[in-house]
This record gives sequence, C-alpha cells and structure tokens, in this order.
Amino acid sequence: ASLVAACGSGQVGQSGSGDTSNNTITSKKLTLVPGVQAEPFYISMQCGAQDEAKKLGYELTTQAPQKFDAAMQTTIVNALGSNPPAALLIAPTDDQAMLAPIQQVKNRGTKIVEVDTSLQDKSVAASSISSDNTAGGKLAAQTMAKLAGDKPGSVLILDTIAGTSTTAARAKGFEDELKNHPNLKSAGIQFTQNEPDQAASKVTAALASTPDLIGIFATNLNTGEGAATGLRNAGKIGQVNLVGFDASPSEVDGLKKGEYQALIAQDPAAIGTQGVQQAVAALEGKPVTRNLTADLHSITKDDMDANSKYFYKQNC
Ligand code: T6T
Repeated sequence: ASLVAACGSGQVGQSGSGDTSNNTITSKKLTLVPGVQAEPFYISMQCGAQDEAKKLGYELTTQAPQKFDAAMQTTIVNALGSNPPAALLIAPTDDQAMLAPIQQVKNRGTKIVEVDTSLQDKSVAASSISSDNTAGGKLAAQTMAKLAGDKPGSVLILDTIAGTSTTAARAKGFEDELKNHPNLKSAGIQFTQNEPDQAASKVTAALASTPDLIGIFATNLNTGEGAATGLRNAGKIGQVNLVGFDASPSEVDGLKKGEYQALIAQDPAAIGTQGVQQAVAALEGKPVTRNLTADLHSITKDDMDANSKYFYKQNC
C-alpha cells in the first residue's frame, strides 16, 4: 500500500480521533481510499475531492492500494483503526469482501461514503456516488449498434474482476440493451482480473474462436487498453469496433488513432467533489442524499475536441 502523491498537498495534521460520544468523530480529517493507485480515473476523483475538502475547511488524505485488490485495500482500511478519520470515502474493490473491514471503521464512529464502486450491503454507507453504470452499459450497446449499422455479428464483453459493482453493472446494461438490437449477438462476458495483458489474450482467443466478431465492449480503462493491444497484434484495428469505458490519456490517444471507435467517459472529479460534500453533510448533521449519480458522455473521434473537458487527469 502506498500514499498517492500525484495531486500534491492534502497532508493531515495529527488531529486526534475526537469525540465519539454520539458516534461521530469531530476532527476535520477525511480519508479517500480509491480502488488502485496512480490511475487517471482515481487521480481525477482525488483532485475533485481535495479541492472540495479545502473549500469546506477539511483535510483530505488519499491512501490507495498498489493493485485493485481486496486484500491490499483491507490492509489500508484496517490500518485506519489507530487514528480513524471523521469520514472515509472509499471505492470498495469487492462488493462483499470489503464489508467487514469497512463496517469495523464505521463502528468506531467514522462516516462512510462510497465513491464509484459500492458494497452489496446498502446499510453501511451514508451516501454512495457513482455513474449510472447500467445506463453506461446501455449507452455503450447503443453506440456499438450504431457503429455496426445493419451488419450482423457477435460482440465480446470484457469485464474486470467478479465482485466489482461498477463493471458488473456495465456488462449487464450492455447485454440487456443488446436484446433490442437483434443483429448483434453476445459472444459472452470474459473476466480479465483488471489486467491489460489478460484482456489482450482474451481478445486474441475471441478473434480465433468467433469469426463474426464485430465488436468489443471494454468495461473500463484497463480492459480497453488490453483490447486495443489484442486488436493491434492481430492487425484488426478498425475492423472490429472497440467501445471503451473511461477516458484516460492512453484511451484518448487510442480514440484519436482510430483504435477505439467510441469512449464512454465518466466524471470522476464530480464523484470526488460530491463524495466530500456528502461526507461533510453527514458530519455536520445536514441532510445527506443516499444515492447520487454523476454524468456519462459518449465520445467519438469526430466530437473529441469539443469533449476534451471530460478527459481524465494524470495529476491535479
Ligand atoms: O472504470 C473505473 C471505475 O469506475 C471502475 O470501478 C474500475 O475501473 C476504473 O477505475 C478504470 O480503470
């Protein structure tokens, strides 16, 4: 586990754990635990969260696991125990395995806000902020159908790791929407462990086993980067439509080069901003909204210049 320093500042003072009498810690300390370190989606989220925390007079630190991995994230969450923050903003890497460690932090008086991913158990967080991932999957399928025109063919879905709430919802939204486009057949969902190399191998295998493969839906930036590699290796760039999720610098570069035909961009900075707002509302006894959704945007090469505000950042 390591501290993400990409966005600078955000160091906390040694404020004590505060008064836990009415089960709320009264320090001004917020901690953000993203899914993984040094990734443009979470860096952009951190930038939004840090700015908002500063504006509202709170101190936000970020501690991110080296990999998108529940065991690594658990170690970080458990280590908060000795000096728990007033609120924890977290993107749970597993919708079940992260329940016990997060619940333990909550039991010590910390308010819990889910950002991006969420737990299956909806009783733990005070608020959850994410994209409407099911709608994002549907939007990806509609985009894919438009790209394919009337041409019939099969479409492969690349998911990340079982238990990731966001990408599971995107895959389901995509498959459900495919039913409205009878020309397109699902070639199934493949898990990639969120590793670009595995995504590339799954694409190589699908090209061999599915001669009518017409499109690939990559449910996040790592699956997208791997899919682009797989298509490049097979000389199939532009012949098989690649619709990706997210808008990392490398995906945006791929869109420009024609490796991707479309990207569904999230607004991670808004997720971070709203996460802090809800955490502070919970701490200050103000009304809290249980579920908030951030906007999504489908971007193609033709409109990418007009949509550059949705591209993710490498640093704040
Ligand atoms: O797509 C984002 C995030 O929404 C998802 O939960 C995990 O993957 C990303 O971080 C991109 O890699």
